[in-house]
Amino acid sequence: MLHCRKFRMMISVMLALFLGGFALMPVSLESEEAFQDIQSLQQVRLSEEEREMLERDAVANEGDILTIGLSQIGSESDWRIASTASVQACFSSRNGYDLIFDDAQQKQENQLKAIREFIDQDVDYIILDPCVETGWDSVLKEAKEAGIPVIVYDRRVDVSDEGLYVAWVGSDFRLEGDRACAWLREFLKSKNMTDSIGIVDLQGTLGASAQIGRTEALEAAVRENEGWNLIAQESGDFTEGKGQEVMRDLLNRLGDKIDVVYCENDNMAYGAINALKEKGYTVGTDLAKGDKLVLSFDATRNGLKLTLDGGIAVNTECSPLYGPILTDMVVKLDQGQALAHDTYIEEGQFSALSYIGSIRVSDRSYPVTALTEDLIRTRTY
Ligand code: GYE
Repeated sequence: MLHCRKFRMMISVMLALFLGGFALMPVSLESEEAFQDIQSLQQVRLSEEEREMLERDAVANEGDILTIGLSQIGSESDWRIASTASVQACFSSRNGYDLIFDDAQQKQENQLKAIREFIDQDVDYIILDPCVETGWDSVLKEAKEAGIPVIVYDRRVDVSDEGLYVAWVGSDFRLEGDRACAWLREFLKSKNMTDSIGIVDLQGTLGASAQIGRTEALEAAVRENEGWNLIAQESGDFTEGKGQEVMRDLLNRLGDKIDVVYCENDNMAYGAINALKEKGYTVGTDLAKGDKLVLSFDATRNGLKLTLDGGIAVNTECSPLYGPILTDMVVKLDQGQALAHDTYIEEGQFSALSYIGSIRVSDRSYPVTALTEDLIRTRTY
């Protein structure tokens, strides 16, 4: 029986790899499920390294079916949709998982309810992307008392005892913000721009790690750079619609005082750019001519297209492809291996302006990749 399952997995991994690199998950040719798999394969492609990891895990995870309760924040952005596609495809039944997926519609109370249901259902592992940092102590204690390991990913939890979850993996959001601000400093220096600039901050969901880190970085840069004025900060909740609404309001109130729009994700950048165009402003890097300069985070395919077109001056990457990473963690835990408690993923930064090839943050140099069409074609989300 085990051999049979292992054989099926290997065949399906080979099939997935055969599908022109659109490999998220093993595919069996039988059914509706296979069709859905192919659809997800087309949404998210894996890197060579991720494919190897999946192939390894498919073979390693040959025991019983593992039940995973996964609490997702919502579907507020392209980043989040790609992240959901990645985890759903990797925790598939053909790979040995019974995934109970819950979409919390961006409400912490829904996440708390989902986790309590996972505990009642006695799942093997709970995986949580927490919408905000605080308020998790009690529910994580309940999971611990029930003996269910919790993996936290992407955003973080701020709890009294870090032993309440087995591991966290995600981005260094403060570093992302520092890199965006370091790029802006380099850009202004390269243009010999010493005039004061007015900056507005379109923040993500307040209290979310991605918002906290990116906002803190901007606030620190404003303190450190003479002439940088933070003239408004408002949350667009990481959505395009709210981003557009907030930007409209800021333009009505502050219009010509705004030089730089710091958008804490791509979807809010799309909304902000729409609002700027509606009001007749130009978007670009010629500040002397009145352009508004837009900075963004995520570097999704659409975000990168806008960056290549000059709508976004620099796009700092944040990867949503957690499926392969999380399955690898579950397999390791299930084999009794220890996991690092905190793991940061490596990320890049992209701009159409090729003359800033790198920036420095805390004495370390980080590359800024000059965008090309070819590079965007390799983007899977
Ligand atoms: O930047 C944004 C999403 O938590 C890193 O959430 C994630 C952020 C991402 O909605 O687009």
